[in-house]
Amino acid sequence: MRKKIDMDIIKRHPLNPIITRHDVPYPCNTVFNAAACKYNGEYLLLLRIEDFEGKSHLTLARSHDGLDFKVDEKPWILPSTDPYFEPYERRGVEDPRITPLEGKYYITYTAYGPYGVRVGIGVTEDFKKFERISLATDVDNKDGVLFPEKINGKYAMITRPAGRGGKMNLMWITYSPDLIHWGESRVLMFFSPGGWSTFKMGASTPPIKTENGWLVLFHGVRETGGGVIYRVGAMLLNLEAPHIIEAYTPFYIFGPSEEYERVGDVPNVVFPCGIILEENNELKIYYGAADTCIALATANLEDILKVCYKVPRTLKKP
Ligand code: BMA
Repeated sequence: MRKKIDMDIIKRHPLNPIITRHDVPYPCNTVFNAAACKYNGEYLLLLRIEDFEGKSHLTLARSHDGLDFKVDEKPWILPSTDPYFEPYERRGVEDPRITPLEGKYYITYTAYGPYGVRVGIGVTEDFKKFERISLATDVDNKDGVLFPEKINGKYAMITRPAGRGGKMNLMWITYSPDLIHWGESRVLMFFSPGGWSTFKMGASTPPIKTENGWLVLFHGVRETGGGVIYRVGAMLLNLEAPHIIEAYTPFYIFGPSEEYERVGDVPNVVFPCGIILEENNELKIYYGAADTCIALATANLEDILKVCYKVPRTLKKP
């Protein structure tokens, strides 16, 4: 049998896709790009669900084993009607990430409106009440992932500003005393030398603390004659100074190959937003496939750390 093209570090669950629109109790176009966490002994996914107008909202799904999820009857986070947030979320709330921090659960999401995209931040303590805190970025800056601890007394977040009128894609890191006012920003990663992520790039999963640094999965996009391909790499950021990349994969470690990743509303997309580290060092990675359904993959933490060091760091800041 031929060897699979994919690197074998991240393994797909054989029952993939684990959630499709047929699992949603109300009619919708697609369900994809879900945030994940454990809460009260349960696995929670916060699903991005797109309606028939092309507008997204966020709905919770619950599971006892991280595989078999029951989707809530009703949406949880809809585009805001509050006059401050409303103009910037009018076209939807997308791509959530959950970061447990100081005993609460912070949710970052893409606020999508007629003026462009911004990073929205809100908080919950019980997954019932959701309170918006801020729109943390100005325009055309999304993929916000919040660190699960303050760093040097400040909240830290990775975002992806469009750069040079949308012509340059890179990740930045930014800090805040209160999750409202952000600054001291600097470039984190410029596109990787390999070419697989030269079109777009952004943080995918909220940072996980390891002895070697903050582990962050990121997505890289290649533009081809046949459209775009969304794939995944990994990076390790210095624990005290996370703008310093200690190690990273200049190659992708996970990319679309299965039919449910290749075929859908947006073909050739794997887009993780959720990650859970289990006690046995297994990482559960929840990803949107082809902007149409949700899939699960697992990896061993040590394997991911090892692969980050496979090629010595060559990254230069622009
Ligand atoms: C990105 C985001 C993701 C989506 C991806 C592929 O820009 O909008 O939500 O999965 O494009 O369409």
